[in-house]
Amino acid sequence: MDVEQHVSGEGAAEQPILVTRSSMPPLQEYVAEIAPLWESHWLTNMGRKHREFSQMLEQRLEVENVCLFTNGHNALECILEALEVEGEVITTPFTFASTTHAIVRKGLVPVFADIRPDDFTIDPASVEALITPRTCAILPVHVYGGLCDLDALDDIARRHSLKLVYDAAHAFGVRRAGVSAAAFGDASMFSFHATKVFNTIEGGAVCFRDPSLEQKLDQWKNFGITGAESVEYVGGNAKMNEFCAAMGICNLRHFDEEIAKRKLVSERYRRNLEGVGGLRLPPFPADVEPNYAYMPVVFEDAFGATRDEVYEALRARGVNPRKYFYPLVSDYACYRDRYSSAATPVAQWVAARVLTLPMYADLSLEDVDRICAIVRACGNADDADGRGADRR
Ligand code: T4K
Repeated sequence: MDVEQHVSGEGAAEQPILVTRSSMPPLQEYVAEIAPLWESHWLTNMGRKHREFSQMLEQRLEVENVCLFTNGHNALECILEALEVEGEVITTPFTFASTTHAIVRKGLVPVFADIRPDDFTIDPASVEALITPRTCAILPVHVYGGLCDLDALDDIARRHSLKLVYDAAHAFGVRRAGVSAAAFGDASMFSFHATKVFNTIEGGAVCFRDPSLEQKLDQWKNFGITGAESVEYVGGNAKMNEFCAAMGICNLRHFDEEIAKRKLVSERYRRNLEGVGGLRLPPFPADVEPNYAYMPVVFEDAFGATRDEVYEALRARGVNPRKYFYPLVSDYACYRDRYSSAATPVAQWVAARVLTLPMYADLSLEDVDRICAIVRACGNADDADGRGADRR
């Protein structure tokens, strides 16, 4: 049985609370959006919804070049191919499988840099130490929507003439000092998967700086077809269909509301958990507009219970957090023969201690309080700030 459908244990909720829940537009709004497809019978291959959504995204993300894809992973593979890089790509092991798999599937060699302990993003000093004549690119991840050290990475990439491609799967809508996360580096990949802060059911996009990449990206996602009787390139098939584009159009209309609701959930978590001894929450830098994509918590030894003990306690009460990102990618069966997670000790430390708590727009504040009460009850240092249970 799927563990997420099975709820048991004392205090279990009627319905399990999962790590996230897809936001959906009102049904009638989506139906109205897709109704014209019954007239046109044009369902995919860069139709009207695809064009409309692409333009909306350019405005929303404040960039000039956006290319839509079936999903974020295909988008990442495609931009790596379009940039025509060869050799080693410095990246992070603290991420979802997709980041590393995209590098390997494009015939490139991942080299794992360590991460920073506070915000879990790649450590620029570790990146710089790993650069060799074989290095062709840096592929950092804006983990949980928290932005990397953009200036340091940009500086390293320029000084060493390396391509800089961000995995911005988690960072839709994030801005720094008023500038969209999509505007940094040579390119950024966004995921619009159902579990993301903004979704098109499945989907993704690449935002890129060099306009000459547009043609290559468009061709790659459509078999390399360049005309009715010409195929010039060994491309794949990664075109976003009209139903997904329509979902994106609808969800984009509600995106500000989505962020406002998530902000309330995030604030409630922070009120409940900030100051609890041995428990660490990532920072929100003053110049960053966050998107509240995930709710990561790190359990240090001083907390008095391990991450896994907290995980089990929550699950016993019908709450299903996730251990994003444990294990480290370098510990996956398909990579561990070639890599050692001991080479990235901070990432190893964080992966063993981090838990992502449920986070979605419609999560009730009462449920947040209940989740936090379970978490706090696991530890032995709940009253480090003297506020105890009086945190509402
Ligand atoms: N780079 C990074 C850093 C990423 O995190 C990802 C994807 C990518 C690249 C690749 O982007 P995409 O190619 O996916 O566009 C999920 C997602 O499938 C994946 O997109 C995401 N990262 C990853 C972090 O999480 P799972 O295997 O944990 O998903 P799953 O099916 O267990 O779902 C998690 C929870 O979401 C469920 O408990 C309930 C909720 N859910 C799930 C689905 C499928 C919904 O509410 N609705 C749904 O339709 O990977």
